[in-house]
Amino acid sequence: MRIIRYQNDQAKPTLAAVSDDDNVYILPQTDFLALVAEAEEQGMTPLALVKEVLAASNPINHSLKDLNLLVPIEAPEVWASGVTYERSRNARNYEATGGKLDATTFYDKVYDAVRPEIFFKSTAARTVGPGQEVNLRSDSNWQIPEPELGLVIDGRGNIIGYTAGNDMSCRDIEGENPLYLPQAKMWANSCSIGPAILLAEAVDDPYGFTITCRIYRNDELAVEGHASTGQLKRKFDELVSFLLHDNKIFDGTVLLTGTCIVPPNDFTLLDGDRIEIEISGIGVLSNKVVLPNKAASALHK
Ligand code: DO4
Ligand code: MG
Repeated sequence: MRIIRYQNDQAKPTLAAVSDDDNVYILPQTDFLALVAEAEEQGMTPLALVKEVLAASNPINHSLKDLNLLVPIEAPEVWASGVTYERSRNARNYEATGGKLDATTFYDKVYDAVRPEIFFKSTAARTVGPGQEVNLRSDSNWQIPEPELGLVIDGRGNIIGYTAGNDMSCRDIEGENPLYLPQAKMWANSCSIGPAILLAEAVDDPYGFTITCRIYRNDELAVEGHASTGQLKRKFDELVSFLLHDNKIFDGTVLLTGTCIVPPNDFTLLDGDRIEIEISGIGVLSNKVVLPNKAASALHK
């Protein structure tokens, strides 16, 4: 069972459940956290509460693909894990050493260490949802999407849902100096999540998700990659426990779990590209790429 938000005909944000056969049912709660809180108050799971609503209502007439989807949760904070897949470790080594394929660096150390890499990625104001634009930085010439499974957690660290996320990244800025990581990762519209939250209870095996990334240029497929969360080096609970360590975490925080799909080394995103990130059972997160500050970009080259 997936939870979405969409803008109804009166432009009002509306919470809804999407059944496995893609029927859409309006939920009475204002947002995903209200649904989780109400289920807890009633001593039920969110899935049981949603099933009760579905049993007593009819699906709406619109089909899912015609809805104006919104970000499924206005996550107060988005955090991210890095170098959790071998593919990411190799890509980071490549950019940090100017292209030496067999180089070893501190990225190898973090891949093998007990403590994972966890970094602050975004706030609700910098995060976009399905169909919205993700931005390019004007001072980078090597930018890629990072398609990642996102864990939706509550303040105690319980995983309450799964979503898809894009950790937009600048390979040249991070490769120049690891201390530039926040600039390589954080700017306006550098993170997107959605299109839905898959309720955690509805997932038998979170290490069985398939992740696909497609990048379209001039409406033609330019890059495609596939991965599985089964390739993850770490466990999701392990990542969450490091995030919570001596920290204050808010209900509805999203923790991105790292990328296992990296476009070819000679690829960089361009203004007008479109990124699709598809995760099995969650859906397709589609975002157009925009370079807002074109004049500054021309100066940089
Ligand atoms: O060390 C940089 C971050 C890597 C990352 O974001 C990832 O592996 O997904
Ligand atoms: Mg990442």
